[in-house]
Amino acid sequence: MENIRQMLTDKFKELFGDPAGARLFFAPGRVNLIGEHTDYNGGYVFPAALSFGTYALVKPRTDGLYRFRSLNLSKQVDVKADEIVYREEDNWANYPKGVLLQLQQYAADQKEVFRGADVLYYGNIPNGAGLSSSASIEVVTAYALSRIAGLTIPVIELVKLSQKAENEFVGVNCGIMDQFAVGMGKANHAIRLNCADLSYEYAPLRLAGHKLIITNTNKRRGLADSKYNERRAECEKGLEILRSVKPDLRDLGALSLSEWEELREHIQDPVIRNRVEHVVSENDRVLRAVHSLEENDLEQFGQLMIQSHESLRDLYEVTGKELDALVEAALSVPGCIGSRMTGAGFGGCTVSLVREEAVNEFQEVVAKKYTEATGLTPTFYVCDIGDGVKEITEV
Ligand code: NG1
Ligand code: MG
Repeated sequence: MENIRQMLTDKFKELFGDPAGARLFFAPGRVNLIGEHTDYNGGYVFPAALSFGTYALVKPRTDGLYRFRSLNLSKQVDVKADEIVYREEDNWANYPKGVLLQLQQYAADQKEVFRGADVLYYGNIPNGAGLSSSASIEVVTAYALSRIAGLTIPVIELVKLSQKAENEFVGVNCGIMDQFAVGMGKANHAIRLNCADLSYEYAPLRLAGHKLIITNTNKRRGLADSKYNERRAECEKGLEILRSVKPDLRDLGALSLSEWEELREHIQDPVIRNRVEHVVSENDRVLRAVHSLEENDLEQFGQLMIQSHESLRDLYEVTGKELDALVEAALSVPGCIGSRMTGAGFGGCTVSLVREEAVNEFQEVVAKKYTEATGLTPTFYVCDIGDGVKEITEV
């Protein structure tokens, strides 16, 4: 930590001059334990905040100029508060730009508080790996820029406007899960979130003798964003068909398994039927998984993770050969009791539940088998579950 503050301060000095008066903020990445592609269907998710994420060292200016720099990403962008437009070539800086625009719309009657800032980021979340590097940068920006402008906008509102920035400015039609977990996370807890109304509960992660291990396929997602929007459209199609028989149906996430059993015959297209089947069954698995954690039944939790992956592979078709090979290798280790893809899929990471004494063996065996199957080398992160967005004030 001290190291990161030092690194940021040194670079800040070089890029912007005197760092005196700059404040340090942090937002984590997130891992979703179960409940995939349910958020935008008004269903349940069960994510947790990671201990790594995005740091932002921020110093206020008075001339309305926002300067965005990163220690680990090369694009540098300067923008006036009242001249924000999306530009492809601005790359990652479109996230903070979009958030700044949303903040100003949110606080439209206080335009004068947006007086500019020098912002230097450092992130240690692998990009495009399904660990929410984008939500992390959005939420840290929303928090930091609101706080230095003297606005005490509640975190939940920052979460919503960050999602809006990603939807409307960047153009990824994502659900609310990532920004919510990154904003509202709590150390050693996962969040059972109902995406329909944003009601939530913290669930203590009592993993008695087990570790959560994230493994990166190191296959970048590539076309993920367009496929993501395609899946959303398929779900909307399914919803539309079901509404012709059940007009008051709010969301796919509102369907119970038994209701679905009675309605499924109405969807003729097998692809659309499979997509809906995934959403409804995944939603049910989230609630069962939360329950098994409460009962300290980790074996059951692990089984549900495995079923979740199978459903994402066979019904929702978002896994691909790398994620499947990784899960297969993980489950070949006797000490691994559950494993699944996490995030949007198509590449990125898996999350596995592994007995503590098997953590080393897990990494050796999985690396070997995964490389044999794909030619790629995986990266492992034994996770700690940390807090949501915050200002780091200790010296
Ligand atoms: P990732 O791929 O982890 O960013 C995406 C969406 C989530 C959710 C999951 C699938 C973004 C920013 N987030 O997560 O809202 O829909 O896929 O469960 O695209
Ligand atoms: Mg993302």
